[in-house]
Amino acid sequence: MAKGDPGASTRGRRAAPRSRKAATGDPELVQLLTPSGERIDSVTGPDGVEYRVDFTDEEYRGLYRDLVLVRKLDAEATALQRQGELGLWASLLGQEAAQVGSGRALRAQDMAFPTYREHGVLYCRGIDPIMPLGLFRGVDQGGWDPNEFKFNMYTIVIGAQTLHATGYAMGVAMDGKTGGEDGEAVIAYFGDGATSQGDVNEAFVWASVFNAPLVFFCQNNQYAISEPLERQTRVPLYRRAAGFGFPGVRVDGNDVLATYAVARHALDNARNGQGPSLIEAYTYRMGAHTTSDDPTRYRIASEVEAWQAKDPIARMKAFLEREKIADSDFFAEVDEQARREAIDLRERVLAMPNPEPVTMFDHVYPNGSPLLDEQRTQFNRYFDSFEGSAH
Ligand SMILES: Cc1ncc(C[n+]2csc(CCOP(=O)(O)OP(=O)(O)O)c2C)c(N)n1
Ligand SMILES: [Mg+2]
Repeated sequence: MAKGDPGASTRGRRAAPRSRKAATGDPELVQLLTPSGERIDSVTGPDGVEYRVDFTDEEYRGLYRDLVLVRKLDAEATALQRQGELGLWASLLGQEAAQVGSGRALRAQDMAFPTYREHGVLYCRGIDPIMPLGLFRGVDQGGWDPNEFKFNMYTIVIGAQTLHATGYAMGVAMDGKTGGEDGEAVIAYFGDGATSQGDVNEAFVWASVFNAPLVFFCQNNQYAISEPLERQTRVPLYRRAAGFGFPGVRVDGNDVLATYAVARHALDNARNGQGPSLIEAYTYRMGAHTTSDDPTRYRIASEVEAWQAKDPIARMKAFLEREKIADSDFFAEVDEQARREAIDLRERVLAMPNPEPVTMFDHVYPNGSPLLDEQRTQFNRYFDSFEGSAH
């Protein structure tokens, strides 16, 4: 998407589409774009807030481009893993709208704390998409600077990053960086399974009582590896927020417009000093949990097909076509860009140098430590013992 402040622009706006209520028939779900690509002008969420977006045509096209690019790069990463070039890959397939919508809703000064699946948010933060591939290839620890890009390192320990985000957000508030339009907000990503972790519930408590400027963004993709949602909760996840004392809302996570609107509202509330909130982005993991997983062992094909009909990219394309915001030349050009970027990604992955094994000690602490120095010496001795052998 073009740089700037999407959604807040007044340039070249389209006539507002018809207003609708509860198009999904689900009063709990905020939706602004139906699966068939029909726009809903505004919708009132379960939190009583009226949500809407007001993008220019260029911005709509930009969102579509983001969705297609992140899907293509993700597919390329999956293929690279299948060909033995990555050790593992956690695909975002199906979750592109949840990630692009929330990623584009972030303002430059906002800080994000991801899990291991937020390649779409990473892309929106302006980080080279090659970065997580180095991590999953095992040649680096994730090479981006969290402070420069305002996007923390990937976190594999389920839910841990919600505590990191809470502490960071409390620090933002203590530094006096909230309370106005240019205030800072923090967003923490996690999954439906993570909501059962102690860490996440502790983060909810701390963020609430310290009024931290934090958005808890749960991508409910219906599974925690093989465990379905009904093994995590008996109530809709967003409603848990009430018990912790902050607002919660469920958004159609396959709708990039609604996700943007809901995330932007929650982030702006946080930056304005109104404390935390929980967003449950209701979506579906279309692929495997990771490339080590076989989802056919625990879910049926008809369920996947039902979600296929709610695809986030297909509905955006249908909308752009219906409203004549984009033509076939545009779609072909986006596909061509995605193809080129995927090839570039592949070539750069194959060219990644293998690090010397001993470099794994280099970035544990900024200035090293005596214990680490000892381990490095031991490791070198062990490694040298193979010299001349076939290993
Ligand atoms: C503390 C901890 N426990 C268990 C695991 C193993 N594990 C990796 S992913 C995962 C499921 C996470 O599910 P969810 O939070 O829904 O996120 P998703 O992968 O669906 O995006 C588990 C249990 C882990 N990484 N960390
Ligand atoms: Mg999940």
